[in-house]
Amino acid sequence: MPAETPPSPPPPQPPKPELPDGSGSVVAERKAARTKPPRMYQVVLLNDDFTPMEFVVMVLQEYFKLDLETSTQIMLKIHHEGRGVCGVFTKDIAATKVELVLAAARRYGHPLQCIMEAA
Ligand code: TYC
Repeated sequence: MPAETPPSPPPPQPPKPELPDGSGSVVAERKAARTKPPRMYQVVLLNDDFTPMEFVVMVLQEYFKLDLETSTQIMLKIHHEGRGVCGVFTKDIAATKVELVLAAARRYGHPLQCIMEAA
């Protein structure tokens, strides 16, 4: 039985082309980001004299996923200063939150106002 021949070594490669700096190395340059980050919008609740504080706290918990303490602080800030930021979102999400909050307020017969503005 003939002895097995060992696999032949790979053929020699041609030398790598020299770079202008003579190093023979390759530098990967980071490409500039092609897309800009989206514009952000803050959703703002406005104070009024009639919407119950508890309803505003519920809105902040339910639609902005804030905890009870944060919701209460923001509600009191609105009550004392006239307005308060509930969160900052992309345009579509901010618009949806405004619609949901206004629909809930109407459903319960409260005059609560909610707006969005460029952050
Ligand atoms: N000012 C309201 C009251 O005294 C409470 C309130 C807080 C209403 C925040 C709206 O966005 C608001 N019942």
